[in-house]
Amino acid sequence: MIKSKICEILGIRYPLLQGGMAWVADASLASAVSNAGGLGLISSINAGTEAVRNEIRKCKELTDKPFGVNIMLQAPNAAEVAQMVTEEGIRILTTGAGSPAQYMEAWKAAGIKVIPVVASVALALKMQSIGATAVIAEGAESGGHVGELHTMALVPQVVDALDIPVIAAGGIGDGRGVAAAFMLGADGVQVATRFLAAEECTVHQSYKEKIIKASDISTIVTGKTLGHPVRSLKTPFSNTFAKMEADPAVTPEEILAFGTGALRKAVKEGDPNGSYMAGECAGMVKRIEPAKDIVEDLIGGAEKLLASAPGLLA
Ligand code: TUI
Repeated sequence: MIKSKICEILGIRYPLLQGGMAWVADASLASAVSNAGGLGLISSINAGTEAVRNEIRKCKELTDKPFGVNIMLQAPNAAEVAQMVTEEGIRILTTGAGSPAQYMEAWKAAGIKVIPVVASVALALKMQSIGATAVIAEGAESGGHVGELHTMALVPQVVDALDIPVIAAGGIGDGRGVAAAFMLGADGVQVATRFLAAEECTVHQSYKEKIIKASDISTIVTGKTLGHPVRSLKTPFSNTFAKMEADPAVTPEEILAFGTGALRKAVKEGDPNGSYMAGECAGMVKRIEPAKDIVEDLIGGAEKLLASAPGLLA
């Protein structure tokens, strides 16, 4: 069985974290992943801080296993959520889209294990120096907000620079990706896109259908000109967004206004004009299935591959 330091540190069976997908990662998905032996995460980007508090309370009812909260640091309510999670007794946090430095002291004092998402060695080193428990090195194959480097090059460089455990993310959609992450030196993996097709994932049915229909070339990164690159499925929305970015007559304010609320519209309403954030491995997602089956396929697939690896040696 695959075991690593991260299992002991977080009190989980498998070294597998579920990505804290904005608007998506709620108590239903997080508890299903935690019950299956991974670490479920609840997103702080939802219908406000009190809604997130409710999801945390629901999740406590649905699982007795560890789960965490993801704090998107650029969210307008980030400071509020940062405080609320201490009130709710959350033990594990992941953070994204920035540096959580300003909150670390309070979180550490509350005994919270903090696992920031990093997209570079420099930020990874800074996170280690301010007391992160581990980092998630997230390559640009990921869905949503992305950095510059990709998983294959990012993970080993972060592993070499740090003494704390590194969790690999970005482009991991089946057991092959999980096994590869361990070969890159990671202590665990974070998977998100595959869980969009979990039965317990509450996204609109048409979001799930779009993920299942996706091919290898179905995603696009937009938002670079705004300093906030985002990977999502190619849709009329993302095509228009890309065209607006390429048109010098369109202002950044107009583009931002066009994008506002687009993720919520996709997740909650299945609106064809919404933003369907997804990673490059959307093309590998073939069916809707229980989160438990996804976890077992990811971990079981990796175990088989790792057990047969000596056969590669002459
Ligand atoms: O945060 C994510 N992925 C996300 S957040 C999100 S919410 C959203 N909603 C509407 C429009 C756009 C986004 C969707 N997906 N992943 C974690 C992540 N963090 N990826 C990359 C980074 C990152 C990048 C640069 C972290 C830190 C960083 O450093 C900047 C700094 O401040 O030093």
